[in-house]
Amino acid sequence: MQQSLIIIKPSGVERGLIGKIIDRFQQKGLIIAGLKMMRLDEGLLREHYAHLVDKPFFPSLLRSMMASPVIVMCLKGKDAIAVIRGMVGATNSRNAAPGTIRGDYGMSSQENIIHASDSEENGIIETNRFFRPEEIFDYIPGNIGYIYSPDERD
Ligand code: IDP
Ligand code: MG
Repeated sequence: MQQSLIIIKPSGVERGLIGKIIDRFQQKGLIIAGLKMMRLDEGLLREHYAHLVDKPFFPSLLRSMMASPVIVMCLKGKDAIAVIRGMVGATNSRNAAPGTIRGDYGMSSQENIIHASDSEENGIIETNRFFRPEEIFDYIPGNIGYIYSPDERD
């Protein structure tokens, strides 16, 4: 199974969407392996958004991500990276398809509700960046046999 690091950003927290977003992932059949609230600081964000530090919007993005506490989650599932990116939608919420989280809840590129890892490798790197090892739980939910066939559970 793959793992993905999710952040419900201040735009999602402040707009009261925490429960709705978690519910979508649970209903889909993704396994919640870690979940907590935290405040992000500049050092962590400079690592997390290293690919964007030279962009003109980076100072604004930093302020936006530190505006309130966030929810971070580690979700696990087969092909979880692609499945979750599909559920999240395009970066600019105005271009995100209806039915996606950004498409249903957002109107902005910066204030786009949620982050999700974009590759299998980043799913691992980002989970380790935001969680201590003892905060990630390796368990098999009782309903696993109704989410996957036996040959899909790798
Ligand atoms: P992603 O979140 O869809 O993976 P990235 O390109 O990795 O998109 O950008 C990270 C975050 O930076 C976005 O989710 C968004 O909050 C912000 N961002 C990206 N492009 C822009 C922009 O053009 N203007 C303002 N904010 C942006
Ligand atoms: Mg990204």
